[in-house]
Amino acid sequence: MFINRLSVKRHVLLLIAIAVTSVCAPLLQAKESPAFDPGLAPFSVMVDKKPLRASTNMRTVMPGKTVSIQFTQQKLGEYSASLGGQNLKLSAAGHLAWTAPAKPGYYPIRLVRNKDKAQIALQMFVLRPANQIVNGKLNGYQIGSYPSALKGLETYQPPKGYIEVTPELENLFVSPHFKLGQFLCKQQGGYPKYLLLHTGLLEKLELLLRTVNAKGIRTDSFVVMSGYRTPYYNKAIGNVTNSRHIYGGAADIFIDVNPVNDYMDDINHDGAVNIKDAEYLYTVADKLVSHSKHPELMGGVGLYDKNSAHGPFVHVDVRGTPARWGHK
Ligand SMILES: [Ca+2]
Ligand SMILES: [Ca+2]
Repeated sequence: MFINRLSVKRHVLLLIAIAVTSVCAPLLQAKESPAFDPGLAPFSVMVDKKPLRASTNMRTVMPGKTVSIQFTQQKLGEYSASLGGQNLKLSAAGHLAWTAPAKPGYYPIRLVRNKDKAQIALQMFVLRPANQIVNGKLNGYQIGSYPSALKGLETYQPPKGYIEVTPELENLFVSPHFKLGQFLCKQQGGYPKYLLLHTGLLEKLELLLRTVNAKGIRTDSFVVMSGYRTPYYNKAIGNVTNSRHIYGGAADIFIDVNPVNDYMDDINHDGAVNIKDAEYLYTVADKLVSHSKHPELMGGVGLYDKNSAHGPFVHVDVRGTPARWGHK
């Protein structure tokens, strides 16, 4: 009798446990972050013969220059394009030649597949020409002066123009997981501010982000500790003259999700935050691109330990040739 009573009690407890679990399970699941969304382009478009790989992309153009936008594998009427809500006319072959206006700024071009409204955002910036720099300042913003091109290399040519950044544009996504403001120079100065941002750097950061998420590190972005640096600022912090940062092609990054404290996370799960966490990220970045698969994303990877000013971090850039430093 006693055993039977105990058995009934156990059954009741079990039923309560099942009921509690089934009620709470959705709540527990809701607390977990949703799966990583890589934000890949839903259809194929070329801009100046280069593919838009993501659902959100950035391109720059000098005033008055024409950009060629080509929908590939398209049937008549399958796609449409607009700028700030106004339709842009496509040719029968799905081509659009967009001539940049004289006024520098942000021009939101949207490319749409009509049947399901799938969209690609083309964040177009008309640059403010570098020839408007007076005494090292562009529209009041301190730029400094660029060194003559290293060994005459194309990737080290002084820039022809700059992206103009207003406070509203700082939060604008320029790729699926990175905002324009993340790459601004850390120097003092009011708006408008100016920066350079290499589209290849955004592609490389997105590729790195997809790769770390595939390895089980769940993060929706990197902290960009240092992105663009004006030559003025670069000189002030005593960096090398030809730093990739002054060309908008480099980012010093770390992962800061758990906890969010403006410091690298324990991404290798050894209970400490130190150089080993940056080493983990370095190793992933080191193997990220090969010349056969991503020639345009080739570049440097550097490892940095913490000091009194910052935590451990990794430098990545798209200089066009491989370079490695900091890792023993
Ligand atoms: Ca952290
Ligand atoms: Ca660690």
